Amino acid sequence: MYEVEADPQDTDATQASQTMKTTATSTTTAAGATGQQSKQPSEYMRVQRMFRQVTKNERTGKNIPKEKRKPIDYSSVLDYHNLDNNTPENRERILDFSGLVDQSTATESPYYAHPATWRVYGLKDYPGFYFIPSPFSVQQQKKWIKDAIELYTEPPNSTNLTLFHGDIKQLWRNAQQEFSDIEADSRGGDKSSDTQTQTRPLDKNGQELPTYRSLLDKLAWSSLGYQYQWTERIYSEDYYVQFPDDLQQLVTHIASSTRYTPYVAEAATINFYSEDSVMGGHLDDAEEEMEKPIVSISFGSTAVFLMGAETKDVAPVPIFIRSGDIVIMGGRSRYCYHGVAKIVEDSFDVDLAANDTDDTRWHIHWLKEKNRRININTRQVFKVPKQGVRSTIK
Ligand SMILES: O=C(O)CCC(=O)C(=O)O
Repeated sequence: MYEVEADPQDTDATQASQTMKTTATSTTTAAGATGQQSKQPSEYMRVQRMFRQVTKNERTGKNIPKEKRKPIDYSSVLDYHNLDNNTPENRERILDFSGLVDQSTATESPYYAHPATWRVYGLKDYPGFYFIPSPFSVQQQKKWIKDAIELYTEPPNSTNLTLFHGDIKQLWRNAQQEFSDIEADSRGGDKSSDTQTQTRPLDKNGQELPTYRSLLDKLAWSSLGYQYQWTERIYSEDYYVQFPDDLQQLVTHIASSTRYTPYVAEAATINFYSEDSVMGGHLDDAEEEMEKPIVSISFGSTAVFLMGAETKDVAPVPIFIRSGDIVIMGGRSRYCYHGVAKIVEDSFDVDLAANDTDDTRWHIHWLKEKNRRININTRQVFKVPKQGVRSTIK
């Protein structure tokens, strides 16, 4: 998983997700690393670059203000939400499989809208790939957002921060306390603790931990179930953390709606994107079971997802993924390159942002301030699911 082609043109240091993905399996183009003759970019990279926005002045290195950046042309992006608003080429690609949704097991659920309301689309030339426009109410989206930020980042689940600092308990709760302290401070009110002057807890290296909110800013991924070992590129049976029951129920239902039954989610990666993140084109091939799909659910800002082919010599199809949308990558697509070329500017979901007065107020605030996006993608790892038979933890 996560073999990415580094883009020599990408000099921005802000490509957090891509940097994160390359640390484990560093693959660089000749020009990128050594300054040798630049080679032709792949077709995949050519399309990825169409969504690259120059955010820094190349001469001065200074940030270009948002309103002065060259706008990106999104007209080639396939949009399952506005079927009539697609190029003729993309309109041809969109297949309607809504009749596929299994109504026999359809029941009310607190986790998603009634399946009678679901639409299921396919993509021409990609049998086994499905797209379900958000089947969640705003409240249901907020439930998954809260779980992703609060629960799925909690040890013993590992995150990219664990690699540097060791386990960080209650990352979200502590960061939220810092946010509200700062708010109270700016109003001249009382706060429960002084986050700036308080002695910092120590990390696994005996170093003081940075503030929780700055740690949160660096959060790029977390793992559920079998914890993926990024360096060895394997799922180790020795590192299993109980998979959340409600997420299991959700993805099992999604899988059965697209005729992938049985499906047992044994591992998940949660990706945290911010406005400048890019995820390079990669294959997910570390799972023993490749006949079961990756179920990928996203919340927050809109992404341009690239659905590529078995090689990077073929141009990928760019697709909008909005808050609540689900992508089921099975069949051919399970063996194809894919990634996220762009988080669309100022695209944070307006319904999520409205009335943020409940207990997810800070979660939404944190997501919206940097046009963030959360992606939860689940996998069945083993052909005969083990589901953590040895459910011991680090
Ligand atoms: O964020 C997404 O939509 C794609 C995530 C992905 O490709 C991955 O984690 O392998």
